[in-house]
Amino acid sequence: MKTLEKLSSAQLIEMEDKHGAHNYHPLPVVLERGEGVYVWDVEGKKYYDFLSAYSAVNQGHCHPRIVDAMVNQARTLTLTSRAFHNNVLGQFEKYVTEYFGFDKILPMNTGAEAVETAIKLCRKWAYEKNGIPENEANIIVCENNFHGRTTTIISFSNDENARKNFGPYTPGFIKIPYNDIEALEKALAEENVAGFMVEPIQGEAGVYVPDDNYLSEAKELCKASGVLFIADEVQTGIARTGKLLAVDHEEVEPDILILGKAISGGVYPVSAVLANDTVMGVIKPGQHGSTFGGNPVGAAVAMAALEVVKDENLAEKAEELGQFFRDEIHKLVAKYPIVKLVRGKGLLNAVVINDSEESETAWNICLKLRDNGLLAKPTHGNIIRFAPPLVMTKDELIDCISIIDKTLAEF
Ligand code: IF1
Repeated sequence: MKTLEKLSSAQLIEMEDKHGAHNYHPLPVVLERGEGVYVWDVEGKKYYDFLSAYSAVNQGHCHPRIVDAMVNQARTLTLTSRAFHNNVLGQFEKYVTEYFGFDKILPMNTGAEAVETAIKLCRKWAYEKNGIPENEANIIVCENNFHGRTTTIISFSNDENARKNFGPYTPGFIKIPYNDIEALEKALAEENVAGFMVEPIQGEAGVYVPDDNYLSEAKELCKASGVLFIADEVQTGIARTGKLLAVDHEEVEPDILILGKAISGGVYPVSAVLANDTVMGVIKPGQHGSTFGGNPVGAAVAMAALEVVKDENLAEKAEELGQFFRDEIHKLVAKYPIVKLVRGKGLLNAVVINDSEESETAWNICLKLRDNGLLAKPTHGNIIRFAPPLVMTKDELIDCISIIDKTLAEF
């Protein structure tokens, strides 16, 4: 393999700028190694990772069991396509459906692909099982949603940055305010509603945790209206919020469950849609798929990643450490006027900075956090998301909180 040159951060940033599309604005830090809750930049400086690749690395960077699963499978059989069977897919499908309690799984690769799969599944079920006239299905979604970047998904986004000049847009979506049961009730009365797709906590919007019972009441309303309840747990799933799934806090069973990111521990792209036979049965051979969907390497990685979640009690850890984190950050809210509030569930938290969305303050705080050895990045404007890997120890978390404290003191 072409050996990597030993280049400086500046050289590498310049190389990306010259040769790569400018579709991101990363924090100026160039990482070259990760282990557990730590990452190192090319100059050898060590950081706590407080973003976890947007909750894909819940199990910590380069978890040995997950990497071993990948390497072993990669040396044996990487990809057969679905034109043939292989010895891993069925065992993966059995393991994951029993793990989450559904009849069937449809494996894909990225979160957006799984969301697209859920949309297609919901529509097809509505036409073939629920009497909605073909091409008339509506799916209810929430304002300020984030479900991915494909053309259909951004069609129902209200983030101008994510959708402007990518039209024409896909029809068939009804937008309602998040965390508003009356708005959902009203929308369910509209005609040809097939499903309601929702993030149990709105991540990108700024870690908005809905009122208690919002999800359970929404599920009940959908059930009463014969509408599918679709939970997008790409970011909130896999123990991140203190339960295996965020919907577990209210014991809600989605009709369609969407998983991604940490289902593979951030080692390999794996996503999936889970549903029971009454819904998944509408997909017949040749009607949906993907070259890499359910491939042996992804399947082996995902099984190891899910085992780690159970064996290392990551949901319980996220619950306990998350509560401790919010309690400690609450003290900083009282201490520093620059911080307005902290909110979240488990180890998916965010701090709202006391400045306008347009201000650079949150960004500048993240630059200082970087200098002090902790990596985080603002989401919308003045909100900083704090989401460390769930394998963090309490002592490491205490160290991170003192870095946040020290940094805020400089503002
Ligand atoms: C970016 C954050 C954004 C997601 C939910 C589906 C997907 C995501 C709830 C699509 C992806 C990622 C995408 C990444 C930044 C990150 C993110 F909220 F997690 F921070 F953008 F909102 N459903 N979220 O959060 O999954 O196709 O990316 O595998 O696009 O910048 P994907």
